[in-house]
Amino acid sequence: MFQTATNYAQKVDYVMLYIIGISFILLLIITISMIYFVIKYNRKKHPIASQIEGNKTIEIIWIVVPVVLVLTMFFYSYGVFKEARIVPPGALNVKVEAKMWAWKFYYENGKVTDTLFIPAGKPVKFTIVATDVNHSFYIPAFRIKEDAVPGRENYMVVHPKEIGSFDIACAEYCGMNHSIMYTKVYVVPEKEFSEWLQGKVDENYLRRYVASHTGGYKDYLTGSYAILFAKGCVQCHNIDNRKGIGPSFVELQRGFANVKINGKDTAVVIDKNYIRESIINPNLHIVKGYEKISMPSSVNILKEDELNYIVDLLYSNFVKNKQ
Ligand code: HEC
Ligand SMILES: [Cu+2]
Repeated sequence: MFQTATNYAQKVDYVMLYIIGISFILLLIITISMIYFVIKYNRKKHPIASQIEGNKTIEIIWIVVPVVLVLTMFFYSYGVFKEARIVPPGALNVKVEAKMWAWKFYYENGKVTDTLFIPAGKPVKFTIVATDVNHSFYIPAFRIKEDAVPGRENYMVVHPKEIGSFDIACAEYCGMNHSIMYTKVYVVPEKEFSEWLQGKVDENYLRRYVASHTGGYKDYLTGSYAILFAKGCVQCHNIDNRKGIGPSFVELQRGFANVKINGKDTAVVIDKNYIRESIINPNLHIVKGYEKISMPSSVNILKEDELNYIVDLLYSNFVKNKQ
């Protein structure tokens, strides 16, 4: 129902459910007995009130029962809260800086970004600071919210488990543009994350990775598009309909390709053969509007059966899906 992108998000929801559940039952009991007493001890039926001196049993019950209930709420939620507070060894450190009206993220190796990138399956410790006024670092899908206060360092630990992009909001009114103080967190596999951290791929690669990949980490390794990731095709071709260095694979559904062959504009039918030629002999026909950057590595990196698989994959998933 709600996105739960950390390993304790679900537990936080259960705590909420527990507390709301108990509150709701108490609300029912109290409301029903109130109505019952209003009717039963109506002034018309009992014109003269009788005095009650007290009742030890009832007093003990209404002290002990709420105390026990509140204590179960406390210990139940404390058990979950601890997970966001105990920093496991080997956690990745990211400094979160809030200021009017933007976020900045500082990584251990000195990288700085406006959008947050973190690896899935690894604990991350956010050190949260503010440079001007009070803000609050809020990621609903992670179920974390922690104030960013000038002159003070707060922290929060998350264990992201799901590949995806999620909203980051400021949850503390901080002036004029508080309402647009949004950014995103991209959770990517550890491999992609460290490649990015080392400068081998750029932010857009991670964004594309997440955009074209919705099924979670497992799908990345086993899903049908995995090979396009493994062979690096997605560095230039998106699986959704955004343009990259090359045309998005979705564009294959146009059926015909306007290409230049030997410098002459020609329209050719997009069939398996066209796809195969585009991959193994990219300079044969250049798609109009794109550079003649060939895909130099394709021939070397694809074995014959991989090539066949990719041709079938692109043909059946994209070309036939004519809208
Ligand atoms: C370095 C960037 C780059 C990489 C990596 C790359 N391509 Fe391309 N690709 C392009 C460009 C640019 C074009 C368009 C120009 C052309 O036709 O040569 C293109 C064209 C294509 C086309 C024709 C698209 C159309 O809409 O007509 C196909 C199919 C294709 N590539 C498949 C692949 C596959 C499969 C891989 C991975 C094995 C791959 N590409 C890797 C840059 C790349
Ligand atoms: Cu703010």
